[in-house]
Amino acid sequence: MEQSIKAKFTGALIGGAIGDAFGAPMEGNSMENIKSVYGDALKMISGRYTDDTEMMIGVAESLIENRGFNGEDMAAKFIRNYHARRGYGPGSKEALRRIREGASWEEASGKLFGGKGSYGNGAAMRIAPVGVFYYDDTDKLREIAYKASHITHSHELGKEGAALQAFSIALAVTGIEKEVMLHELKKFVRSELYKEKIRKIEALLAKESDKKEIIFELGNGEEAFNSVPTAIYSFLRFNSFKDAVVYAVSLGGDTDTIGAMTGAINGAYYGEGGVPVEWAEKLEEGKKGRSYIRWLGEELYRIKLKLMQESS
Ligand code: AR6
Ligand code: MG
Repeated sequence: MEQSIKAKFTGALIGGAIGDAFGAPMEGNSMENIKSVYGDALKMISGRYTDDTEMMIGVAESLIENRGFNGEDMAAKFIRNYHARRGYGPGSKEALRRIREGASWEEASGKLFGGKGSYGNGAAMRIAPVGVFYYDDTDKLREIAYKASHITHSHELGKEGAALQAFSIALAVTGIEKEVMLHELKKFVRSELYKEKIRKIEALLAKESDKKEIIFELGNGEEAFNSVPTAIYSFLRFNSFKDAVVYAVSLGGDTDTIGAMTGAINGAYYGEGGVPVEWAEKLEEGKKGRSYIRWLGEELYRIKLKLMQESS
């Protein structure tokens, strides 16, 4: 595994955190609102990340400590890192509350939304560490993405969205050509809803599409199926981290999460070197700030390398 892969691991994590912080101040605004208030040249206003990154940190910490997946521990990491002011989704908040009060990580999420479970994007927004750590093993990646999602999101569409986001990150780590990527994504997805979304991404990329059309066809909401495809589209359409993230956030809606997911795929593709320095410097520092997030990426890489050496 070459050295450049390490920059892709750290790029995915730092890139996700930056996309999250970049989009956070605009969360819940419409595309029109963002344009009239901030104009076209969006800037990083605050470096403060949200629940997306706080949970992504928990995923990384748990994978590192256990050299792989451990559901009970990952749930404990979510609970330990939890700060209500980071803005958690109601479903995730409730699942974590149940676990804190004694429910097992396997059962807590199943009771949400009338027993259907959540299909929110809260599992996909935090999945970057799974995407990089299992980038070379698609079956394992799917299995772990599903399990890591299940802690808070038991609905199939929530899990599939997280797996699709993780797989996009994995493909980005391998440096696959963008045209080939769509083909691989098509083969990967299982549910008809996501298959249809991938077909739409392809059709929208093939022509001049305006923002309204992207929002209508792909979505900008809190549901995994209305945001993961939008992040993938934003990545595929542009040739730089900056352009992709600015575009994704300019669509409005769930801007922090669509920003986080777009940032993670782009960071995995271009590596940490592709992340604008002025944005990276603005990302919050402190106990679990940018230096710590970079270190988590480095640790994931170090352990991955070791596991690969041990198994060869
Ligand atoms: N039926 C109806 N609506 C649903 C269902 C369902 N089965 N599942 C989800 N929703 P949630 P998250 C809707 O609460 O995914 C934060 O700001 C419902 O409106 O599980 O962890 C994050 O930063 C629900 O409230 O939260 C993300 O941006 C919403 O989807 C965002 O919230 C989100 O599902 C999602 O976080
Ligand atoms: Mg958030």
